[in-house]
This record gives sequence, structure tokens and C-alpha cells, in this order.
Amino acid sequence: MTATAVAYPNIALIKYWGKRDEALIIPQTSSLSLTLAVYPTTTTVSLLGEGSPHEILQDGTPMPEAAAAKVARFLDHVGELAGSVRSARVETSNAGPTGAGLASSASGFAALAAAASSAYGLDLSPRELSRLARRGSGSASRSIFGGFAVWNAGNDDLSSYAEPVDDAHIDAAMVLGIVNAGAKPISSREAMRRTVETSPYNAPWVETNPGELALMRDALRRGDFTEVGEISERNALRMHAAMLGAVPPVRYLTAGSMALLDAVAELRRGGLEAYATMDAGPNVKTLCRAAEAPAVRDALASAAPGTEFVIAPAGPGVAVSNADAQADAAPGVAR
Ligand code: 2P0
Repeated sequence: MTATAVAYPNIALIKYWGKRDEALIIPQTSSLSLTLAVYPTTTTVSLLGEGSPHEILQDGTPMPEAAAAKVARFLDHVGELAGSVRSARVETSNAGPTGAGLASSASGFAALAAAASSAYGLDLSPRELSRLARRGSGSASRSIFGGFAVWNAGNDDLSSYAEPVDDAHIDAAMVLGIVNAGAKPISSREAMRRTVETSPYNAPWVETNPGELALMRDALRRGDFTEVGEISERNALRMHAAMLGAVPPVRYLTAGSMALLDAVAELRRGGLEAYATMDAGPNVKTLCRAAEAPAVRDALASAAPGTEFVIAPAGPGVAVSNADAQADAAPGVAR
């Protein structure tokens, strides 16, 4: 009845941007990501009695209202699946910045799905857990798994889930460039909606995705780092192009982001293979070979002296431990 879960953020190389079904969070397109070993979310869920409201704390204080409402709806859903009307107490904390385009909602809902399902007594398979996490936040479906994961868009609740990419043969890391750790000016949920509804570039974004994903999977299988990097960088730019075409436009990238894009291109000209990707925020994540991450970080730090850089190796899937059953303290749902 009490469970604690730890989950890590993931960064997409083939992005999820836009929903086909808002309520179930069914995406327009499939996506593929790398789970990171930094900035975990740790979440404990304990069941309370019936009839009281859920208690939702972040870093020991009540979570801001809009975020707490999302968590409460998620807990109601987990309770329904478990046939329980009991309330829950949630205590969560992010080691990294929240709402800054560093995938805090991915780690957050992956940890919540694992802790809540365990506390409510559901015994879910990794796939079921991925589907559950998806209901909280689409990208959370991928943080159930470590390393590379692909979220199959599917077309309904059953068919939309993530799974590990087991045949990837590259040893990649990311160097996170923290241009701004503040919360984003517009939520990705709203920004996606606006892109789908108003951007003339949404249709080509959707149409070209399957081919790009197939190329990415093939490049991962062959261990072709150059191809993986080139596809990743252009995929991020195409996602931003789609949102820049919205009315009114959605622009997360700032002058600081552009300076880092230039710096990454300069690294490549100097023979260090690095590729940039950017999400719903100004921060630039640089994909590189794991062994070259310190050199990439040092080179970027000298090109952009005011910016903080964090090396993020590939990370693990969600892990859960159950305070009531230490004997079978869960091995987690690694890969
Ligand atoms: C991704 N992002 O694939 C993309 C790329 C941001 C840019 O998934 O509405 O927090 O909760 O499903 O998962 C961020 O969106 O959105 C995201 P919801 P989510 O990582």
C-alpha cells in the first residue's frame, strides 16, 4: 500500500509532437528516445482512506494547482483500474529542473505510474505500465524503459505503448546545455494542440515521420552513429519548423539555443561528431558517442562560457520498491 519508484527522463531522437486523441494521449506519430541517467524523479505513493482528497506534495509542499489536478485525475484512473475508491498521498521530487523542456513530465509520470500501480495493488507488465504512464504524459510511456525506446503510436489505448529497442548498436550519451532552467512559457500540451490545429506544416511533419523512424531504426541496428545523429538533428529542426508554422507561432528556441546549434556544427567541422536536439524549451541536448562526451562538454563549455553543461549517459528503466513487501522488492522494469 506504499510504493516508491524512481524514473529517469528521456530525450526523443524522433520526436512526439501532436496528438490524434487528446483524452487517451494517442500520438499522431511514433517516436524514439534515449533514457538518460541524470535528473531522476522519485515518487512515493501511499494509500489513504476513502472519501478524503488526494494529498499531492512536491518537495514537501503542496504541488501547484494545475499540476496537482493532473496527478489527481491520474490517481483516479489508477484507482478505477484497481477497483478502489481510496485516496492516495503522493510525495514527489525531481532532481532536475521542472517544466524546462528537460523531460520532467516523462520521468514524473513514469515514476507515478509505477508507484501508484504498485500501491493500488495492480501487477502490470512493462507494456501495461507504459500504457498507463502514457495516460499521464505521452513521453512518460518511453521512460518505463532504459536505453533506446520506441513508442508505437498505435490507434487506441491497447496499441499505443513503448518498448525497448533491443537491437541498437551505438553507445551514445547526451551533453545537456542548460540555456535556461526556468519553466517554459507555453506547455507542450497546448503547443502541440496549436500545431495540430493551425500549422500548415503539421501534415508534412506527420507524413514524413514513418520514413524517418524506419531510417533511424536501421541506423541504430547498423551502429551508424553519423546517420543516427543526422536524422536526430533534422528531426528536431522539423518539429520546431512545424510549431513555428502555428498561429500564433510557438517558438521555444532562443538566441542562446541558436548559439549552441552553431557551436555543435563547429565541433563537427573540427572532427568531433556531435548532433543537437531541442524539445519544448530553449535547452540544447547534444548527442555524441559516450566515450567522447567529456571532450564534447569541454568544447561546448569553451564556446558558450555562461552555459552549464551536464553529461548524461544512457540511463535505466523505472524501478519500484514496495515498503510492504520488502521480500520481493521489485527488480523494476529495467530493459
Ligand atoms: C518528445 N516532447 O518526444 C517531445 C518532443 C517535447 C518535444 O513529449 O501532453 O509532456 O503530456 O503528452 O509528453 C513533451 O510532451 O506531453 C514531449 P503530453 P509531453 O519528447
